[in-house]
Formats: sequence, C-alpha cells, structure tokens
Amino acid sequence: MEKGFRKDFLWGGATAANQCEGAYDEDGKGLSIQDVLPHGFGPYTERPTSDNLKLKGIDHYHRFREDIALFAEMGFKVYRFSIAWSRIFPTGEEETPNEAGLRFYDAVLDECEKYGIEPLATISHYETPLALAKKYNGWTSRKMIGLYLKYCKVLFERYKGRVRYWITFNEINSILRQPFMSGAIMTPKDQLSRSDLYQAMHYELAASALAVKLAHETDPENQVGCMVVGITVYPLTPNPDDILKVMEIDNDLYFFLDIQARGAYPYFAERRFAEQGIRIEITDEDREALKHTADFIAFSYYSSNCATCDPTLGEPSRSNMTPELRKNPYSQVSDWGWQIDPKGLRYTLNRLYARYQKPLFVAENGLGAHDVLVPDGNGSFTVEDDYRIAYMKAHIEQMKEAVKDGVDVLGYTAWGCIDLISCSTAEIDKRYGFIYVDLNSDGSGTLERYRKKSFDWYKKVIASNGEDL
Ligand code: BGP
Repeated sequence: MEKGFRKDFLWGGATAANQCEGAYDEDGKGLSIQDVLPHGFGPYTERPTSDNLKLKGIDHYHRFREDIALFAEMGFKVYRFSIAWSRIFPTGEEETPNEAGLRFYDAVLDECEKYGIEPLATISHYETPLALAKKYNGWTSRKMIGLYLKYCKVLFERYKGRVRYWITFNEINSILRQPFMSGAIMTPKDQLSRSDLYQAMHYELAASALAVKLAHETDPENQVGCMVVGITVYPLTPNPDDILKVMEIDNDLYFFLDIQARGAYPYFAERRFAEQGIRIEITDEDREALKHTADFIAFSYYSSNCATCDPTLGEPSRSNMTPELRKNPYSQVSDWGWQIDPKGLRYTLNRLYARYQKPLFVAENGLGAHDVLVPDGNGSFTVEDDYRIAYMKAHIEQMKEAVKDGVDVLGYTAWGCIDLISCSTAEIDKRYGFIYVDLNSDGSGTLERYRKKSFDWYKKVIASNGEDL
C-alpha cells in the first residue's frame, strides 16, 4: 500500500538563538558561553571579542518579523527556534526573570501565530549563561538542575497554550565530545575526568526528565522531546572487531536515549562504568526522576561515517564531532568534508524506531555549502543552489521510505532555514539556508535577505506534503 507523510506532518526549519539573533547584550541579556567562542568549538576567550560573528548574528533579533514572514511564504508548519537562557536569566541565578527577554519571545510567538506556524522551542541550545560556567563549572554541578528547572518553569508558565512542542537540550549526547559548548564545563577536555564528565551527563539527563515532568504538570498538552546528534556509523570492514567497535559507538548514543526514552540507565552502563573507572552519584530520587520519559525523540542528521579498530585502514573523515572516524568510500562529501549519506537517514529512523517505538522528529538536516549570489533577472538576487536541492530531495525521499517502512515521523525541520553563523566554525560562509543573508565573514554586508532557488523548491515540497520532490 502506498503510504506518505501523515496529514499533519510538521514541515519547517530550525535555528538557534546564538547563531542568528545577535543583540548579544541588548535588553538586559547576559553573556552566554557562545559570546566567548569566536571560533566555534573553541577555545573560549576571556570576554566577547569583535571577531565573534555571533555577537551580531544575522540580526534576527531585530528582523524576526521579516524572517518569519519569509518562512510563512514557504508554507512552514513549524518553526524550531531556541530561547536564549541568558535573555531570561542573565546570570542564571536571578530571583525573577528578565521581562524584556520574555517579551522578545512573546513577539516571536505572535508572528508564528499570525501565520499559523507551530512553534517548537529548544530550551537549551549550546547557550548556557556564562556566569554558570564560571561559578559552577557548568553541568558538573548538581546546582544546575535547580537553575535549569527554574528557567523551564518560567517558560512553561509564560508560554502555556502558545508553545506545545519543546526540546529540553539540543544534541544532549554532544557533551561527551564538546564539554564546554554542550555542558558549559570550563575544565579543558584533556584534564576533565571521566567521572566528572559522566556526572555532568547524569545531571543534564535528570534535569531533562524533570523538565518533562514539569511541562506535563503545567499543561498536559505539552509534547516534550529529547534530542541527540544522530551519530550513524558503519563498520569499515566485516572484521568482528570493527562490528564491536561500532556497537560501542552506538551504545554511546543509546546511553542517552535509553535513559530519556526508557527511563533508566542501560544494561551496559555498569560494565562501562567499572572498566573506565567512572564513579558518579545517582540518588534514588534521581532514578525516580528519570522515569519521566520524553514524548518524542528528536535528532539531527547530516552524515554518516565508518569505524575500524585498525588505524592503518581507511582515511580520516572530517566529520563534525567524531574526528576518529573514517571515510566511507561509497559516500560523497560536502564542501566541509561531511559525508553525504541519504540512506543513512532511513537506517537511522528505522533503528531508533525499532528500539524505542516513540515518534521521531528530524530536528536538523541540511547541506552547509558555499553559495554565490547572482542576479535573478528581475532586478534582485538569488542563489542557484541545485546542490542543496539535490541533498534535501535525497534525504526527504529516504525519510519517506522510512515512513513507508512504518516509522512514525512527526516532522522535519531543515537546519539553518535562513543562513546563520556556523556552530562548529563560527563562520557565515557555511550556509544552509533557503534564504541568503548578505553578510560576510569579516562582518560586512547589508544583511538583506534573498530567496534562493531552494526557497521555491521547499515551498512546493511542503505544499504537496512531500509528494512533489
Ligand atoms: C548541530 C547544531 C547546530 C548546527 C548544526 C550544523 O550540531 O545543533 O547548532 O549549527 O550542527 O553545524 P555547523 O553549523 O557546524 O555546520
């Protein structure tokens, strides 16, 4: 039987506050860890520096009305954005929230409502208040759970009935690879003990579960998702040792998902902790808290990689967060060396659904590429981004195959639906958008917005509910 996307499939796009808003010190906003990360993953600086493109971003803070109108023109059903924690609680520890910060997101929601766009809010997208990193060493401290929940409570109450879909933490499993960006942990990675790292992971997971509980208590209509980097890895060879290596890498991912979707530590945790000398505090209360599982599983998917136990085999892959991995000889690569593997999306959707049987949400997918602005023949400009259309078409086709396989997919939000500052490299040249933003890496540019060729293509995809690709 022919089966397509569900009628209420949530097509749309995704951004993060720190990568698009700019206005880093306006209306009472405190510093976030991103304000001291001018070069992406690291290293961090003492204070914000003028070479940090995120300080001005694409000025979404002042142009969100224009931007959301463009999203509406494409027919977006959903807009995934993040709320900047330090706009609401500048240092994370204030008694009362910053009203101006809350008002900004009121206005964003007004625009969404105007066009009938469902908001999907990420509560923490790599933008913890810097003060919490400095004072508590981020999520290594149990104190963070209470501070995060205080922030969640404010959001759930303020936006009750207006935001129904939430994601607690962006790519929560990235803490293992990027402890500062993901966990606000200031200790350099090579000096951070495994116990401290896993303790931070545990506190974040407990906070996420308690946020699910709180969201449901505040409004039973709330749908709360957990979110992970959808790390997809194939064995480079049929050597059983390569298979076991991939099993270990998969377990890194399942570690986070088993806790968030099944409500308890996985069966392999005990051996892993024992062999790696990891000692962490998990109280009975924590175990109770973890039972509040997420309503849906969201993940980002850009590429896949290979793994082998033989370091002499294969070529290193230039992937985002997993540098020890190898290239897949069957995959093409993006301008930034990320391997392109649409079928890996079908595989990832199937394996997550097989294990968890929870609705899935493709919260990020897209192609970061160099774009060239050219005259559009009507007195304006455009980008002939056929490469982006090809990438997305192939991925949406595979997502559709997964739906036909029987996987329950709730929605798809294309990453960086408008060009924004890259997360890993903090540049603007790595563009993902359907909308081009006139901004250069030296900070120059008019910030004008232009529709790319993919803009009309995506509009057609949405209008046909994924049938006309
Ligand atoms: C994810 C992040 C996003 C985003 C994306 C693309 O890991 O959640 O914030 O930026 O990757 O990565 P990049 O911007 O480095 O190309």
